[in-house]
Amino acid sequence: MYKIIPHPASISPENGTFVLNEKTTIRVQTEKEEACQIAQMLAEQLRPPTGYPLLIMEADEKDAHGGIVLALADGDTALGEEGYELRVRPEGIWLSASHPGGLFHGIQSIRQLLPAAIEKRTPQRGPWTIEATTIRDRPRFAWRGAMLDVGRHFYGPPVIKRFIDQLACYKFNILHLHLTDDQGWRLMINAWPKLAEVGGKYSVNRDPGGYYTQEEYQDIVEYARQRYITIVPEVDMPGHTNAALASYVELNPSGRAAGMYTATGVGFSTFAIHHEFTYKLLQDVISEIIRLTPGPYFHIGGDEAHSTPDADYTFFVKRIQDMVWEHGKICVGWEEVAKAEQLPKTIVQFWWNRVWARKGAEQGRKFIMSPADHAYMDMKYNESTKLGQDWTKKYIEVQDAYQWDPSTVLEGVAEASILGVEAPLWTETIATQADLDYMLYPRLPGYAEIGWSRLKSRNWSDYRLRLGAHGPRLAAMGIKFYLSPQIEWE
Ligand code: TNX
Repeated sequence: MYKIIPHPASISPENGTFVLNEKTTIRVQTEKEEACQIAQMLAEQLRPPTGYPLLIMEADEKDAHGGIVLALADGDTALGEEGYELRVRPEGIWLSASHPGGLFHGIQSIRQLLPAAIEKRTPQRGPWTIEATTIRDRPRFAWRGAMLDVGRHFYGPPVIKRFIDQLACYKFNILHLHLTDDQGWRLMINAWPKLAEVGGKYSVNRDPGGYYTQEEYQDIVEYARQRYITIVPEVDMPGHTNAALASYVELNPSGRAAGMYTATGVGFSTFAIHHEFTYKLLQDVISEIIRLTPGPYFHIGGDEAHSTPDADYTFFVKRIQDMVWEHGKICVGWEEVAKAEQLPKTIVQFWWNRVWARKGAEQGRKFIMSPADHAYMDMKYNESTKLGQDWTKKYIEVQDAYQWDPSTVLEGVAEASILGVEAPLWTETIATQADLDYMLYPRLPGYAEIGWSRLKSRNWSDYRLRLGAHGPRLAAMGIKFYLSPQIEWE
C-alpha cells in the first residue's frame, strides 16, 4: 500500500484517508525561514498538477484541520539532523522534524504517498488521496551520494540541476562532481584561465566540451544546498590530468606540452611531481574551488596514477592533503590514496582494489563504499545494453545494484567505519541527458535505499514491487528508463 523509496525506518497504517482539495492550506511557523522555504517548495510541487491554490499560512495548532502542517520542533532529538515524523490522518497532515533537512526529506515522502500524476507539471485529474499512516524515519548512513563525471562528457547547469532535483526525491544528500579528467577540465580557475579555456574544449570523441563559470558553479552549489545536498568537488590528480597538461606546458614532466586527448584510455598522464610550478598552480586551484564551495569536503582523486612512480605518488598525495587541510577542508580520495600517509580525517572511497583499501582500514580511515561491480552506474545492465562499460566483467541488473550491503563489502571495515555509499556515473560512453537517464534509472533509487534504510527493512522481493510502482512516477517526471525485465512495471 505504501510504496516509499527509500523504505522508512518505521511506517504503520492508520484508519481513513486524507484528501488534498482546493481548500487545503500549507501551515508553517512563518518566523522560521528555512521551514517557509520548504513549504514553498512543497506548494510549487503540488500546485501545477492539482491546480489548487495551496496557500501558505501561519501554523496554528488548534486551527490546522484540513491542512498540511510543517513544524520544526526542537524537542524530538531522536530524529537527528535528517529525520522526520509524518502523521497522515483524514483531517490533516502533520510533518515535524528537529532540523530543516528532516522537513525537506519529509515532503519527499508526502510526494511519494500521493498518486504518480503529482509529478506531472500540467493539470491532472485527482482525486489526490493518501491512506492514513504514521511514519518515523531517519537515515542509516550520513553519506548518501551520487557522482557525475562531467570530465569525459560535459553537462551544462540545467542538466545538473535536474539531476539534483531527482537526487532530492530519493533523499540523497551528496553530489560528487568529477570536475577534471584527461579529456576535460570543467571549472574556470581565475588565476589559471587556460585550464578551462583550453582544457575544457572537448569531450570524449571530440564531442562538444564546455566548462562552468565560477558564477554557474556557485549557482549549482546553492541550488543543491537549498535541497539539502552537499556538492563535493573533485580535482583528480596526479593521474587523469591530461586536460591540465595540455593547458600549461610547465605541468608536464617531459617539459613538452601534451595535446588534447579525446579517447578513453586511462593511466597515461601525470603532473611533474618535483617542479614547484605544479604546487603553485594547484594551490590556486584548491583555494579558488574551496572559496566557491561551502561544504566540508574536497576530493583529490588519486586513482589510476599508473604513470606516477610510487615514491612520487605518496609524496604528492601527502602534500596535496596538507594543502586541503590548511583550508580547513576534509580530503576525500579514491582508495589508492591509502598507499600514502594520510591525515586522520582523510576519507577513503573504495571502488575496486581491496589491497589498497585495506591499507586505509589499517590506518583507521572512514570509508565511502562505491564497489564498481555493484555501484557503478556506467556498467551495462546486460549483454545487449548499448551504452556503458563491462570491464568489471559483471553486468549490473537492477537486482545486482540493489542487493548488497556496505558493511560486508570490505573485510575489516564494519558499519562504524563506513560513512556511507556513493554510486558513480562515469561518462566515457554517456553523451546526452537521455543517455544519463537510461543508465541512472531504475538503478539510482536502489542506492538511495541502501544508504537510507535499515538492513532489516530491505529485501528484494518487496523492493521490486515498490520500484514497479515507481515506473509511472519516473515516467511522469519525463524520465525514459531501462525497462528491466526483473520488475513488474505498473
Ligand atoms: C575507473 S573508478 C575509473 C574511471 C573510469 C571508470 C569507468 C575510478 C576511480 N577510475 O576513470 O571512468 O573506471 O568505469
